[in-house]
Amino acid sequence: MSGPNSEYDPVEVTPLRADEVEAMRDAAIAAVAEATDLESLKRIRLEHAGDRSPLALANREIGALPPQARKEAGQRVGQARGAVNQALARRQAVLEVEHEERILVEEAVDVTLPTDRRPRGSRHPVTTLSERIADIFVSMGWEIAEGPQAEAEWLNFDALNLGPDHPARTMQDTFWLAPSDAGLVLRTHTSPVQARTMLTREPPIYIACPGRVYRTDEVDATHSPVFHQVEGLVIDKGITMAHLKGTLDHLTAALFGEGITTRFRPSYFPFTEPSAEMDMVCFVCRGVDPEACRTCRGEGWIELGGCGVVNPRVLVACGVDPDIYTGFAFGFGIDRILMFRHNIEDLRDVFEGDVRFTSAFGVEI
Ligand code: FA5
Repeated sequence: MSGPNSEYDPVEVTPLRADEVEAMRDAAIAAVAEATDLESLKRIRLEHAGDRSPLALANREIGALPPQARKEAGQRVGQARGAVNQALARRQAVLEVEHEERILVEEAVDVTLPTDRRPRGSRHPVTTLSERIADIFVSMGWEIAEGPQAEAEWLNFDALNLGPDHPARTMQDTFWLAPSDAGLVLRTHTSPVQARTMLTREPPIYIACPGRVYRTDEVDATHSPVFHQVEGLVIDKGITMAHLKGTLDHLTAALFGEGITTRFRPSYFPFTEPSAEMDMVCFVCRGVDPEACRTCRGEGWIELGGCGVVNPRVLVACGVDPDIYTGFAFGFGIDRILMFRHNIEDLRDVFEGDVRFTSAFGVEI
């Protein structure tokens, strides 16, 4: 028979001796204090607080002790492990802050440094073409005039010999601005700038007015409800249709190259008399074998817009004496000119705002 179990003394189980537990705790806390970054702290955590750390192994020994010894040993190991965990948490917090600060310094981006990686934008070709057209007139000594896009009905129509009952008033489908009795429209053409100029200035007048205009036209390959026109107006003594023809010949040569023939076709506009549609010979096929030409589509000619000698009724309405002065005017679609110059088949491409379209034109200054 074996004798009675002797009293268990935890001092006899080496890993549970107070000095051993303290040594493990102190070694762990010292290692934690040594950790220089989060990576090394992770390693130290595994070594001193992980499942196979000395304190975890000591903890496992507790279960093997007789019940009366477990409490004290358990407290001792538990306190040591708690102290190590606290040291780990404190060091972790400090190292995380250091880490954040280091990242802010190391990964700082100097947003003021110059870079060539940003894709360059480009100006819209309608804008650059409008400016180019304006330059052509400025080089002839003309001035550039502007008017509002929300225009008085009277200036858009009545002053231009388009009275309320004039059948041609419906030629241009109009956006009327509310309230309905305000007498305001989105200008349907740039011609009201003519009237504004004559009403505010004495002749001689030589002006070009590029600008945006609006009509309730359905969108299709050649029409848009918002488009651009350039208006020209000359009022001076002795101005004739010949001056108009010479001016437009110069404009087409400057835009499309020398040797472009132009022609007038009889037309009707209430504000000019006589009136004409101005065509220029197709600058691609030059009228030779037009059947195969994609630009003029077999016509041999390209229509640029309307023109004529300013109707004396318009001169009178705008305070200019028709016995002293005569003048000519014209109005061309800038978007259509752009289409011809660059073989753009669909006007919608011009207005859809796709940068792949505008960037093809590059930056024109
Ligand atoms: C006029 O607007 C007259 N004010 C032009 C004028 C001025 C004649 C001075 C005589 C004297 P018309 O409605 O034809 O005319 O328009 C002129 C040009 O604008 C057309 O030739 C065409 O190039 C362009 N245009 C007209 N409607 C549209 C549209 N919906 N989308 C794009 N371009 C258009």
